[in-house]
Amino acid sequence: MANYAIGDIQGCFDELIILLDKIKFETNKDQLWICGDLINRGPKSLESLEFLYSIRKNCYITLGNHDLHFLAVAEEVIEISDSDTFQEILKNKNLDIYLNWIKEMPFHHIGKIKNNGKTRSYVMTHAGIPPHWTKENLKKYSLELNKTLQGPESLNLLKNMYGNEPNHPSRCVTEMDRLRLHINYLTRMRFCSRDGSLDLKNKGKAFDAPSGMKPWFDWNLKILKDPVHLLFGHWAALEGVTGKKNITALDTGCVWGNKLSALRLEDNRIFSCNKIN
Ligand SMILES: [Mn+2]
Repeated sequence: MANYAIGDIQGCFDELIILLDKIKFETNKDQLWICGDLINRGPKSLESLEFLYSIRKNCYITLGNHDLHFLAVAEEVIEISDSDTFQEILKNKNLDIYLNWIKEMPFHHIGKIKNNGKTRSYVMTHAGIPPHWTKENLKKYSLELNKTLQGPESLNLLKNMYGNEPNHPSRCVTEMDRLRLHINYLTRMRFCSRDGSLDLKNKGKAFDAPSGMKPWFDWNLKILKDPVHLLFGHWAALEGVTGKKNITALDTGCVWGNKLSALRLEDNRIFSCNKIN
């Protein structure tokens, strides 16, 4: 039995299958931790989603910004854009099944793994965890987003989640402002300031931080008060490098021509498959 953490798949179905073949993935013993952005931008979004649904019992999946955007388009609260590549899912007979499945996905996953003989706690989100959030904050806010996504305010949330402002809790006026900021923290964050103010425009490399900003994982994170290992994706420009032993960037940019990677949590071994189409 092994646990593998996998970064942004984004419709790179062929590479996913090759990667699972490389790790000799078996549904009767292995578990995948997938950090979100299952679909979009890549060539085979429908195949990726169909396959992941078929092995859903073997997957912990956290929601990514592309998965949320897909929900918004499918629920017709926003127009599809030219760069979106999930048209086939929208026409699929199982669309409702997939929509309900995606809406049930959490914004974070926490689990314990025996790594090199020691039991360690792992926390996975799509983009990261802001410096000022404790583990309790994460659990509370993540659950609140899920409940909203599954409740009567679902369409309202999907419609109002777009936008870079407000970028800090002190600038939130409405309830929806706060929920948008939390979605931005968990699914879009890269650079932020010490107090958790977001800069969502900059998508560059970690050393290209705007003034007063750092990659979120370079701050003194409250969630690291207790020993945990953080897993996240979303930031392909990092090329898997954070410079921290206990924080792993899983997105190695397959959809951008690089590779899809899996980290075996039991022994930190990395498996990869280069982009093929
Ligand atoms: Mn993303």
